[in-house]
Amino acid sequence: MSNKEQKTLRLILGDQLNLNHSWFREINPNVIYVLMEVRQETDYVVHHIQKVLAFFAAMRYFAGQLRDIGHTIHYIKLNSPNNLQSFSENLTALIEKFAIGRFEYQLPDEFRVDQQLKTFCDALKIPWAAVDSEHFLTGRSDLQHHFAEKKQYLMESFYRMMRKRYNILLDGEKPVGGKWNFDVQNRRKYDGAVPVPNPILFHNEIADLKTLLTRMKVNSFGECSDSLLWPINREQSLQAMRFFIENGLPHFGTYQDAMATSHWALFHARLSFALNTKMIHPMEVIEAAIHTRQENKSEIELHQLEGFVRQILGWREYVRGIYWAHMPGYSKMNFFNNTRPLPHFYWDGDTKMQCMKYVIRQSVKYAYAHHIQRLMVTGNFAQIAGIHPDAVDAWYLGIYIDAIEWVEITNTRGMSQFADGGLMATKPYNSTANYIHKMSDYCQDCFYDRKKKYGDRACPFNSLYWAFYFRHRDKLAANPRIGMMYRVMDRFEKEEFSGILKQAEYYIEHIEEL
Ligand code: FAD
Ligand code: DLZ
Ligand code: SF4
Repeated sequence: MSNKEQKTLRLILGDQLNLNHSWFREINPNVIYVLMEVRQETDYVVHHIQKVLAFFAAMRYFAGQLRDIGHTIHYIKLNSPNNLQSFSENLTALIEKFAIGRFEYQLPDEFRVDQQLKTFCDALKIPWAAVDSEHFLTGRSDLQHHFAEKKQYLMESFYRMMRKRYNILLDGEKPVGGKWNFDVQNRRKYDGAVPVPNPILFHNEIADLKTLLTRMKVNSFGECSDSLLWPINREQSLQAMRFFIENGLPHFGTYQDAMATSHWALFHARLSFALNTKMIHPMEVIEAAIHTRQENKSEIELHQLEGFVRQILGWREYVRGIYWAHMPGYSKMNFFNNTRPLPHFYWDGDTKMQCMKYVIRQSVKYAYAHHIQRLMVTGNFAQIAGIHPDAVDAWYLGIYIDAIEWVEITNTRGMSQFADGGLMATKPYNSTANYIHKMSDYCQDCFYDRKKKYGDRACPFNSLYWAFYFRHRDKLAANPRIGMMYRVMDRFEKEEFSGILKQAEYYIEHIEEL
């Protein structure tokens, strides 16, 4: 066969739905694009049903769009007769079937898949290439170079570098408004003063896909109607982005740490699925937000905008850099040597702790919780209760619509569990009921008493918090950001402190009944 006739096979993964990728600029009948629904991806963790449906629906839509433009698409459905249910095995079969002369893929975001495709390519007898996914604002190793030999990777330093690199919210060399960070203005409880927009919900028909998952016995959990509310294509993603900029952004910063029983999404963007599947680009979101403020300065204050830009330009790229700098070792880190299994109520919210019940039930219903709910409620509890980080990771990786390992594991194991010993966070993120009460209305109708540390109906967060610091004194006391807390601990009356420790012990023994 001459070179001219040789066909190229290009793999598109489920989180590589980037219509603007340079691959798609030219239509070439000798290039076959393949997307595949495979058991290796539905089964590597137990996913929320909405997550599997959203990925499949978005992949199918994307394949249809490429086909309409004129590209040659080979789509393998989960129940296709020739589906071998693994990326490598399906690729091997396709290379043979279509007499492929060259194979190409976009660099995956997950270490697991990256290794798999490298191994696959090493054994290939035809030429191959791995190309950039053209989505992120940093290369895989940029963060590692930025921090060089440093022991701790401070997000703030990385974020300032990114602001300068992309000339975002700068006035010459200086930050617009004179400050890099407006966090102090961004910590309000939601008091009902500003109306919260009704979240934009899409109505994507997924009844057939649901039937497919049932027929194929894909193990999943969570609720789902026949209509999926998450965006499954670029148009819907852009619609969601515009909706957020108009309705959420004006109050985003102020209430970004707030939690409220009346509003599951508050002023958050709910753009993480659209971003992580690459249906929209992080820079187009940042630019759209900045542009809207420029046009309408009075409505969107600088601190609202900066708070949002920081999430995407800062946090998102930062956690990805940590991931590539520290995988695969990161997935084994367990600084506190935790061993306990995850309590059953993480799967159904069947607990008397109102905050946990609310956040978990919301997650089961929508496959979504916003950042502070993930960090300071479910993550907080897991950390102070000493749950094994593997179990915590598996839960976060399964339950959220946006959960892909590069962004899930860094946030979970690093930020929320401190299992990396402080590489990301300068101190463990945890709290007593005080913080939860300060930032939410969860404690109001709770079975437990937020003010009590021990005794009848004492809030479990209080005793578990102090028992956590007591247990890990050798690991934490030298941390300058925690030292103060140990001085407070040492001022407790002996009897009171022993009551707290006994309470914590009791709660741990009866964790499933909390
Ligand atoms: P908004 O609050 O509106 O923020 C806007 C965007 O900023 C998000 O869409 C997201 O792309 C980005 N962003 C914000 N915070 C972070 C962060 N800490 N890390 C990376 N990007 C961020 N995010 C995921 O995308 N996937 C995950 O699996 C995931 N797991 C998490 C687990 C834990 C324990 C914690 C504490 C956080 C996790 N996050 C994860 C980060 C964050 O909670 C979500 O990105 C956010 O809640 C998504 O909702 P949103 O689009 O409404 O975000
Ligand atoms: C999350 C997910 C699921 C559930 N299923 C598939 C799939 O069947 N095929 C696929 O290509 N991608 C899927 N994904 C997303 C992948 O897990 C993701 O693309 C890889 O982990 C690389 O980050
Ligand atoms: Fe949560 Fe404790 Fe408040 Fe109840 S009292 S909602 S358990 S923090």
